[in-house]
Amino acid sequence: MNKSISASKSVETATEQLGRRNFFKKTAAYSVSALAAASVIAPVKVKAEDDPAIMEEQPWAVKWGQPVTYNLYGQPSAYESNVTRRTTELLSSGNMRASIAVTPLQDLSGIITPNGLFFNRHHGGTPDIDPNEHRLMIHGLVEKPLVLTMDQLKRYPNVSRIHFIECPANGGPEWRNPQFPSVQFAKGFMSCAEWTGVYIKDILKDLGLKPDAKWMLAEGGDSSHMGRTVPIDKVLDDAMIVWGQNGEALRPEQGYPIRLLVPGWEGNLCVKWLARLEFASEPYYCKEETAKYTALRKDGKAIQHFYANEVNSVITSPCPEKPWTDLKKGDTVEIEGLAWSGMGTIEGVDISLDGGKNWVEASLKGLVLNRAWTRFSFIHKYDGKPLFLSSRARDDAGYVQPSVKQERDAVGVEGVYHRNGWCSHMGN
Ligand SMILES: Nc1nc2c(c(=O)[nH]1)N[C@H]1C(S)=C(S)[C@@H](COP(=O)(O)O)O[C@H]1N2
Ligand SMILES: [Mo]
Repeated sequence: MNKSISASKSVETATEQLGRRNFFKKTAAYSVSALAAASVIAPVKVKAEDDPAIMEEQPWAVKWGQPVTYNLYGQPSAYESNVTRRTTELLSSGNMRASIAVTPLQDLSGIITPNGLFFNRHHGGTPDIDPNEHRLMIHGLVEKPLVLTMDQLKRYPNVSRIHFIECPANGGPEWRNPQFPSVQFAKGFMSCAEWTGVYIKDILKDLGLKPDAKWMLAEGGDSSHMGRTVPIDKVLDDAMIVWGQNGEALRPEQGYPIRLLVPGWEGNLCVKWLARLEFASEPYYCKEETAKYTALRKDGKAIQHFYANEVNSVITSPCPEKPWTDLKKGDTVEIEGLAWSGMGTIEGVDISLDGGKNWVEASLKGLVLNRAWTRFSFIHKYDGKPLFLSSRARDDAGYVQPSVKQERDAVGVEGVYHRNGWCSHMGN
């Protein structure tokens, strides 16, 4: 390691550097905890003189860095290379073209999922679509059916909205028991982004919806041609066709050049690579799909089909990927997580430290938005006892997360979809 100050450095920088060294010499055994007595930083004793990271020039500080022409489309630091989507054959029967890669919730901050980490679920692989050759056909029960190029579509005045997309199978593998020592696999079938596009109700002002139109079929232009029907009330409320994802074009995995966004409802309705919208008086009927998306109750009767993802929450710190291994009695720690509801806005989140016996109110931090992830936080002074953490969210539609036990009693354990019960990290 080259520890000398390089010749290219200005005199000022060299002087500052000396001043910094002297400061640390004077304060000798400097302790972070002493400076941050009232904060939540776990105490770390640092003797500055013995720490080369403080006292010596690092190799990156004594030579030129990369020019602006390097990496013209930016990438995360190489030191973050383990922060990726992940998948397992257990979720796909081995066919990675009809599979899912899940979001690393444990590595995210705030409520926005970076585009490269947005979960990715498809049934026929990610197509490589030339936007100049892609068309959107809108027809059926409209006065003026039409076909739009991408340029024509983007002439509609656009809106940007922050919403999560959640596969209704999120958490589904754990109906019976915990399966994954991983928050990424247990709850990462979802992500949240800022989407830009146009409300379908605004396009319909031009096209003229006929009064007997009760359903909208959306069909994808990928090899799976995935089709889903959406009730007209939801279409006219907040359904969008989007082309922007966190400030740039949709990623190919998210449906480039356009996808349907049905805020808060089952992710499968958000048809990617959107090619066709057809308005009809009857729902597009496919027996197999209807059966697939209907959960059975204990008595064997089917639960009626439902669309919205119910109020839910997950603790992301601590988590199996990032456990608190060096926690000591008296340490102050921040318990953090995400809450969301497909029916409205998160009103509050309770935390239990003892597996659901007692509850305390967490605080909501940052933006609290309709049908978006909401980050919650609870500052805890650790008392040395084992922590059995649970979170329980409630929304402004009046729903409170049930316990896993309540949910199992109502639905049984054979479900796959819409699992939103809370449990402690011990899985009960
Ligand atoms: N055309 C098309 N759209 C699709 C799918 C698909 O396979 N093809 N998968 C759906 C499913 S099941 C989900 S959960 C969401 C996932 O969106 P994402 O991959 O952007 O996370 O897309 C939906 N839209
Ligand atoms: Mo899904």
